[in-house]
Order: sequence, then C-alpha cells, then structure tokens
Amino acid sequence: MAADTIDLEGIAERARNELDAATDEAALEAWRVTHLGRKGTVTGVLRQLGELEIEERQRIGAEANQLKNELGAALDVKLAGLKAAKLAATMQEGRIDVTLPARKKRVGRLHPITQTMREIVDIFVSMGFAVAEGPEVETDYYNFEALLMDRDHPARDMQDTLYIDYDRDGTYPFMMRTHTSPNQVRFMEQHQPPVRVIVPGKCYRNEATDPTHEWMLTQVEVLAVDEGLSMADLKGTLFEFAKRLFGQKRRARFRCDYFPYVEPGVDMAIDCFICGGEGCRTCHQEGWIEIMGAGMVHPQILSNMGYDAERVTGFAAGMGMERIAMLRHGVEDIRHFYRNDLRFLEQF
Ligand code: FA5
Repeated sequence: MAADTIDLEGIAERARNELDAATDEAALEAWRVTHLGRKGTVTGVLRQLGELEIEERQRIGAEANQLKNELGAALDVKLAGLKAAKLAATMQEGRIDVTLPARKKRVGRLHPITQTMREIVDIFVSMGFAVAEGPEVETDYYNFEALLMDRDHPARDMQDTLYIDYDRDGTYPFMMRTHTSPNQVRFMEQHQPPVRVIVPGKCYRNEATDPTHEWMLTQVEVLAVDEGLSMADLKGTLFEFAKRLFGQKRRARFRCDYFPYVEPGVDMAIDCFICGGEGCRTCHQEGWIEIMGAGMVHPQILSNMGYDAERVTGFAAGMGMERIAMLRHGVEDIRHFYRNDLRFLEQF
C-alpha cells in the first residue's frame, strides 16, 4: 500500500472542525467514536501502518500517534468545558439568595380548650380525684335511662343530639353523648365506694348556636361517693375549684336547678367577666354565666349500682369547658373556639 493514499492532513482537519462544532456530550461521544474509536479514522490509519514501507511506517506512525494524542487532549478539554458550563447553569438555576431573611418556623401550641382542660384536671387531681374516660358514641341507656330519664321524660328535650344508628335489637339508636354524666354510671358499675373521679370529654347537642352555645362542647364530669358526703362537700369542693381557677375576685353563685339524676340539683354560675354583673349580650343580660350543673347523686341511682344508699351518699357535677375558657380569657363568643381562625388561636 502506498503512503500517498493516507490523507492524515485531511483527517486531522475534518476531526478538528467537527470537534469545534460539537456542542454537547452526546455529539462529543459520537465524534470520539468516529475518529478515535476502534473503527475510527485515526485508528484506521494506525491499523494500516503494517502495510507500509518501514520508513513511511515510522513517519506516518509518528504523525498519526501525535494526531491521536492531540485529538484525545482536545476532546478532554472540550468535555471539561461542557461539564463546567453545565455545573454553572445548575448553580444559577438553584441559586440561593443568602441575603434574604430566613423563613420563620411557626411553633404550634395547645388549643385553648385543651389548655383549660389540663388546668381543670390538675386542680381536681390535686384535690384527690382520679381521671377516667368514656365513649363519645353512647347508648340510650347510659346517656338517658340509667340517669332516670325514661323514653318519655321531658328532660330529654333539653339535650337533643345527633343519632347514629339503631343498636342490636333495633329498639334504641346510638347517639353522640349529650353530656359526660353517662360516665357516672359507667364508673360506678366498675368501682365500689369511695369514689372520687373526673371524666373530661367532648359532647354534642342539637343547638341553635349563639355566643354561649355550641353544638360541640367539652365537659368535665365530677363524681364523689362516700359515707357522709353532703351538700356542704359539694359546695366546698366546687367553690374551692372556682377560687383556684378564677382567683379570689370572681364571684360564684348556686341556684336551684333540676336534673333527674340528682336530688337536690343546682346550677353554678360565675359573675359575667364582660359586664361585671351589669348584664350584656354575652351573659344574656343576666350578669351571670352558668358554668355547671351539679347536685347530690339520686339515691335511686346509687341503689341501681348496687351501692347501699342508706350508707353512702354522693355528689356530682358537669361543667362546660368552653364557658370556663371564655371566662378565663375574656372571650365574648364561644363560636371563636372552633372557627380555626389563627388570629384568634394564636393569642393563647
Ligand atoms: C348537664 O349537662 C348535666 N349533665 C350536668 C350535671 C352533671 C348535673 C352532674 C348534675 C349532676 P347542662 O345541660 O346544664 O347540664 O350542661 C352543663 C354545662 O355544660 C353548662 O353549665 C354549660 O357550661 C355547658 N353547656 C351545656 N350546653 C352547652 C352548649 N350548647 N354550649 C356550650 N356549653 C354548654
């Protein structure tokens, strides 16, 4: 084979031009295969060397190897340039302006009703009460009947609720409990006197809402059964509770009230924090805001639980936590608590 059939100059020129024109990594790889690959142009020349005369072989061999090295180095330079450009572009896209002020981390907090609940629980625990829980979905028996409210009892009208479905024998519907009082019965069924327990939890009523009435409310039930408990213990316990929670300045009031499961029954109110007892929209012009119902446990219930009603007596109370939180924090409308407006909630 003659040396003049090998156009090393032409190959070099074409390779240099094509390398200049390649703009991405895929094009560079194609270029490498075309010129430096196993079947590439430069490799082809090297492969043909054996067919040449010795002198030609040495000369062309040296030139071809030099070209191979030159092109390989040029390829490395070009590749490094492309990589650097790519990195610069990525950094530009994802660049962070370190002069911007950092985003503030929002720290969560407990809902005001949860805070109030914890304060109330702490006070009763410090007075020797245990804490229990009960179901929010109740049976007619526990919510009404066991508390001496038969099916036709007018006291049921005060606590209309949301009904769920009928129980197994299809007679009575399950319901969302209207108060925490079913837990008096549930607890007494399981425990013998002396009893000192509180039961906090959510309750539900079919209410036309207004500044002091919500359809979902939180109550704490209080129950004590022992020998010799009297109305004086009830009053002493609840007034002491009110003092610890509201401070000495707030006034508390007991009035006769009727609940079928206590005898006698009372409601306890605190003087209105908005008007100081003058009468306003929040207290319905009464000057007082009722926070709980209470009374001496009806002896019939004690006997139904298998207790000796001649020997033991008991007192019970059920308080509304939203009303108490309103009094504590000067909130004039109960509906703020569950509107989930952060401007309100962040104040607590
Ligand atoms: C009862 O629920 C009785 N179970 C309380 C009781 C327990 C009496 C033990 C005797 C013995 P009443 O319906 O009054 O009673 O509710 C008690 C308290 O829950 C009220 O004083 C009030 O603070 C709160 N409450 C009642 N209904 C609502 C409502 N719709 N929205 C907000 N708070 C309410």
